[in-house]
Amino acid sequence: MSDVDRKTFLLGAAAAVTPAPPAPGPGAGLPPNVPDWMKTLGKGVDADPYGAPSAFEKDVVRRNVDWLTATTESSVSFTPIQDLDGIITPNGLCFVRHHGGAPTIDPAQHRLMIHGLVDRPLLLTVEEVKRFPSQSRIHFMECPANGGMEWRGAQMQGVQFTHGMIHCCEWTGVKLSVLMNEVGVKSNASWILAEGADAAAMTRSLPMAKARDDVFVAWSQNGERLRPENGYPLRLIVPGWQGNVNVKWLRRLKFGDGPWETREETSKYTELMPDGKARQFTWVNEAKSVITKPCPEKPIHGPGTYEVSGLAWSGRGKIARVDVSFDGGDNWQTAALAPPVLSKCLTRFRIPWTWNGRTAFLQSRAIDETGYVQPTLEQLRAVRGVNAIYNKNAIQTWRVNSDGTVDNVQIA
Ligand SMILES: Nc1nc2c(c(=O)[nH]1)N[C@H]1C(S)=C(S)[C@@H](COP(=O)(O)O)O[C@H]1N2
Ligand SMILES: [Mo]
Repeated sequence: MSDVDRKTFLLGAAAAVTPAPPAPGPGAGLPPNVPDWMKTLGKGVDADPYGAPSAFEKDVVRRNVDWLTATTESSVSFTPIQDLDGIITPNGLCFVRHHGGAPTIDPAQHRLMIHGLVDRPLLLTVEEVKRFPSQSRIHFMECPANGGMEWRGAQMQGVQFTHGMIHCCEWTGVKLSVLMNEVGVKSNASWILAEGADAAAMTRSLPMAKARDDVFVAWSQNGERLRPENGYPLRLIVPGWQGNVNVKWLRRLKFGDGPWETREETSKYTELMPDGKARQFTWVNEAKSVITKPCPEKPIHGPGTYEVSGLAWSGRGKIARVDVSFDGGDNWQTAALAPPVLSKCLTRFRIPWTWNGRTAFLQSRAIDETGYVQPTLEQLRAVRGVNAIYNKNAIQTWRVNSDGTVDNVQIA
């Protein structure tokens, strides 16, 4: 725009709206006036070699919960899903879960060993792993402990803490089936052990059928190399299966003829059932959803029409439908699913809602392509009891109070 044009535009605009407030003072730079940042040059292109969010977004960060954090090296941080749109989690906001802290790994010093029941054991450098044919897939990853603090009642005041142990990234890597062909897996091999190069040397057993199907070894996350805290330089991606089996800092894959019964599949990541027995190897994240707008962190302001929006996912495939209730589950309406709707991926749903200013109970219910329906808390407790920690995928209720604030509540 030339100076003459700008002047004409500004004068024209000024004529059309109320006269400008006298400068300086609040609103002095609002249209049709000129804000200060238009009066000087901005930062140069070399100011931020690696960009960061606006300083005004400084509260959009991962957060921990004090009472869950005995030591930060063996704990979890939560994704601020209340502040995110669409389905992709930016790398710096992905929740992180460590059993022994995030190691600092020099990729030149890292190797992936593939051995056990194979014809040709391999010791690969990271560069060698990256030479194989690659694929990119968008998948959610959820720690099965997500929501595990609320089996007996609501206690976390915020969707970041009730549902934030989840992220969704585009991962790039090589399919395990490609690596399996390379090493020549013996016919009696039926399980794989994956080991991480962290201080916890975290290990998990995986059945071969899943490994052949869609498991891959990733080196990229949303286009750039994996973040150190998410597994740099290599991690296993096990689509739709609980976060724990997605071994970070992957250093070893061993083929065997049975599960290894490691710590993370015996003393942890098993589920105590009401009869006192424990369920093992549950693996799949079953269909789940949550409204992220509004939520305790995002109250609403006065009666009127709002967009209600949230996330749905299933470890069994695509989301087929999401229903939303504004009256605690008595009546349901089907929300719009925003494309892309991908398998084992977060799906964004949206539905308009006209609020009359009275107390309302908002819920969402996901149905996946297998026909599985997200259970109510009552239905889930009837099967699983309240001793469990993992895989709490029940319908979430937000109470919108008459002042527009939102509380985490449970409807019996
Ligand atoms: N080597 C290793 N892999 C690991 C872990 C770990 O502590 N060490 N944590 C697991 C758990 S419990 C989860 S939920 C996911 C979390 O992945 P993220 O930190 O990228 O969110 O990584 C899994 N992979
Ligand atoms: Mo986890």
